[in-house]
Amino acid sequence: MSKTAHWKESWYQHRNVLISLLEQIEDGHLDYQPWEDAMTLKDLVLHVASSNAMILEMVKTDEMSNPETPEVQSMDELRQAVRDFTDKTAAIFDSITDEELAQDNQAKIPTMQGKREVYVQAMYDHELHHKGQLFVYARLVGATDLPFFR
Ligand code: NI
Repeated sequence: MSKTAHWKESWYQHRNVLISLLEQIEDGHLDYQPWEDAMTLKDLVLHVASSNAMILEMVKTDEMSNPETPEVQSMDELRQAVRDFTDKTAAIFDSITDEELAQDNQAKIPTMQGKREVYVQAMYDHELHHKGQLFVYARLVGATDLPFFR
């Protein structure tokens, strides 16, 4: 298995957990925030789903952009948005070669400097970072039947 395929598989496991977690959250909590100024549940989900596609694109571009996110009015729409971003992210993975991962990147952020593979590590870490937060959000809005972490 190529390195890229291995990363994709491993990321997919976590993304599928996120999708399962969202199945456990009922409508009525899209704007939930555990404290004032916190990201709302909806914004946190859209943030992780959209920015991971964006971070992965940095393997090709080195550019960090502000990803566009759709308006969602229900949990079903939120789940659909996550599925769409998941497909988009998977397609980007399929376009990345192991040769690209081994090249030096041009990252401006010091902690992202190194090989292009660092971007993949960063998107993976970002997924886990926010997925953990969403487990807490899910409990706080009443979900009790949570999936395994991986
Ligand atoms: Ni983030």
